[in-house]
Amino acid sequence: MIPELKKILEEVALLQPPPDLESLNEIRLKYLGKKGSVTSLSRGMRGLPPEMKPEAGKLLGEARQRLENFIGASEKRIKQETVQREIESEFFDVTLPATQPSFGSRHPISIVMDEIVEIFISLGFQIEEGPEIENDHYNFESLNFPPEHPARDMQDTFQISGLPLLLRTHTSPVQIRSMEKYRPPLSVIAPGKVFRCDADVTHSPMFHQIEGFTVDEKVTFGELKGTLDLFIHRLYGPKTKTRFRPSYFPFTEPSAEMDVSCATCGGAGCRICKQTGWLEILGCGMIHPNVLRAVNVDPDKWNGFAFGLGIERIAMRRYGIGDIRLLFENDTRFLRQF
Ligand code: FA5
Repeated sequence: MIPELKKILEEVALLQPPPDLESLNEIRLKYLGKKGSVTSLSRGMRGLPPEMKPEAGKLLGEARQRLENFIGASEKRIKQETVQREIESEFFDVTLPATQPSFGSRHPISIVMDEIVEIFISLGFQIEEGPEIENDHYNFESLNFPPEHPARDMQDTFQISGLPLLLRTHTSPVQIRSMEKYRPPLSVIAPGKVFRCDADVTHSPMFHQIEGFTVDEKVTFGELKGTLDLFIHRLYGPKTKTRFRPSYFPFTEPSAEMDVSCATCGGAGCRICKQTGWLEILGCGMIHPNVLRAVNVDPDKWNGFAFGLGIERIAMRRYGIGDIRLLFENDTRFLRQF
């Protein structure tokens, strides 16, 4: 054992500095690992005759000490060399332009929605909100849609399976909810999301409406037209043309739809206005007496007008957007333009 230890000491004295941590680890394992030569020899100490133990112990201690010194010094040197190499290889060009942080922008629907709300607030309307999940009573029945009436098919409804609930198809239920809360005279606008089973270039399954209504004594259809014309001229400028077409809604009588001249083609006809030169943006009318009765408001004393605007259509006309789906794809290249 003593000659073996002496041989190890000679080997250690001749060890070459290892180039990296991997080679250093190989040296560590060769001598000090579980199966390393120094480790095996120290296990063999127990079987040595007592007179040999002092010398063998001294040699063993020396071998271990030298190896630990060699390993410690090599490790320090290799780490320093690695850092030095990294410093020399990394190059920072301080003259390069910095990368621009990208900022988000407001969504065109939010921009238009806020603008419209502001116009109606300046006309004395108060804001109300209603739930997006409704029941048949608020979405249809109290708005004078009798059960099984074909008018229910006008708005293809998303029913919630297994529950007597639905996703509201319009913001008109907020008329009922507001009149249950406040007594007339009352002027309300109610912005929010609505849902219909409907999809093409001008129809989306989720879209935004703003409901507006006034209930007072002796309200006229002329006031409804005047309010909406004033609103459109503030929104699109005084030269914008509007037209009212007779229509049908169960909750208004008489009813109308209002179109505005198409801004994309200037009225000549294009894909957005389906070649008509006009874009339908809202439905409106005088509140049906049955709707007032449903909330215990006396229709012989009170009457009113109501309207429901489609926000996407208004934004499409404002920004010349040809396909409603662009508004919901969240492509930042598109959204950054607003
Ligand atoms: C209604 O929803 C009525 N509640 C409006 C109303 C309120 C009438 C008060 C009378 C009194 P209509 O289904 O026509 O009406 O929808 C109103 C507007 O929403 C339309 O003029 C259109 O601009 C928009 N709209 C309708 N369906 C969609 C859709 N799928 N995607 C985007 N916009 C739509």
